[in-house]
Amino acid sequence: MGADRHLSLNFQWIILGGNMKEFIDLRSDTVTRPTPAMRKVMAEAEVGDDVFGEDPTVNTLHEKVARLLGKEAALFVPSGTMANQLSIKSHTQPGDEVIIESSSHPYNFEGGAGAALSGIQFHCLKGVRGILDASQIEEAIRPADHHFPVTKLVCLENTHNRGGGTIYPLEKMAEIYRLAQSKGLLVHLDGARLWNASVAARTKPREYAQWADSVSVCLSKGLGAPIGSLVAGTKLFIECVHRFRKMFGGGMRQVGIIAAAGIYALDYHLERLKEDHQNAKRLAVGLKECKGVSIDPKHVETNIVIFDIADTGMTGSQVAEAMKKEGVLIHAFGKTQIRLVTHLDVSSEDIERVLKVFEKFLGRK
Ligand code: TLP
Repeated sequence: MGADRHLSLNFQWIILGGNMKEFIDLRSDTVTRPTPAMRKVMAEAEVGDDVFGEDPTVNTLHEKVARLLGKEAALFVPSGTMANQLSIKSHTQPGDEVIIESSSHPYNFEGGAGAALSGIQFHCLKGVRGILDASQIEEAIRPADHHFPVTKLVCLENTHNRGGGTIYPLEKMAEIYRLAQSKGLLVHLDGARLWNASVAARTKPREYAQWADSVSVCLSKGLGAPIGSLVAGTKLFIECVHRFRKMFGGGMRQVGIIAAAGIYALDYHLERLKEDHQNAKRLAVGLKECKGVSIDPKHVETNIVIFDIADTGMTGSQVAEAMKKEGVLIHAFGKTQIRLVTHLDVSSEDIERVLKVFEKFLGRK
């Protein structure tokens, strides 16, 4: 694994001003490249036509992920967005209302798909770093009156991306699920980074998944596979998702080539997520010492670091531009917020280098 990592392209070469420059890319954990060992299993994967259900590697991945999540069945889909949207489509009817946290991924970053593809409306609730309370949800459920939309589904996100990689506490998920069941609602979990939550909280993925009717998980984020997500749930639900996957154009053919990367990632890249979490924590602790940075390292629970730089007098994009000149890619959002995401292709030495660049640019407190 160590040697394998050394061989991998753990930095990006990007042409900048005519020069090849080595970048440390902290914009997202989606930027990882498949390692040589992963490419080898991809090249050697047994394949078949998955639209006929005949790709043995995809079928193995389905079984593996269903087992990990403690669900009856799972289905491979191209992206986390499609996994979430197929779940929403399968659980709802047009006009239904879906309760969701206001900074969640399905509501903000999926191109308005909930409205466009399922005809639902979102009912947004503000969480604490993305985490909702059962009591907030209870209040938001519409009364049974023909004036109101029908509340059908609750969507949760674990870890919560815009919340700063926050882990949904298991008891909170349990409480929300019990409430949903008592009110006849369904629960979908956007678990794009459920693996991170699981490793950081030493809680099995299925322990989280038991508190949701459907779960989407991604292989292409922290786990380092190039493509792919899965939806898991009951057999009946997955049959419905399968039909809509065809309708949405997500049926793929000899896709075992990609599924093999996912199987490899689950076998070899899961436990190492704790290195990403340590790196994120180190970043937060170092950044706290930089002038104008507002961050509480104890809020950094997994691989996402979000901080505010309003007191530097600069905007996030100005800081991002300056960091890029020093070979560090970061993601600015809002006017004064910055997100850094640690991953497989960023080492602890890279993190020290990034901190030096921030210190040089912003100065120490
Ligand atoms: N998130 C991406 C961007 O879209 C913002 C990122 O860089 O973090 N759920 C969650 C919680 C996500 O963070 C993402 C991707 C998705 C779903 C969508 O996954 P993809 O990109 O595979 O459609």
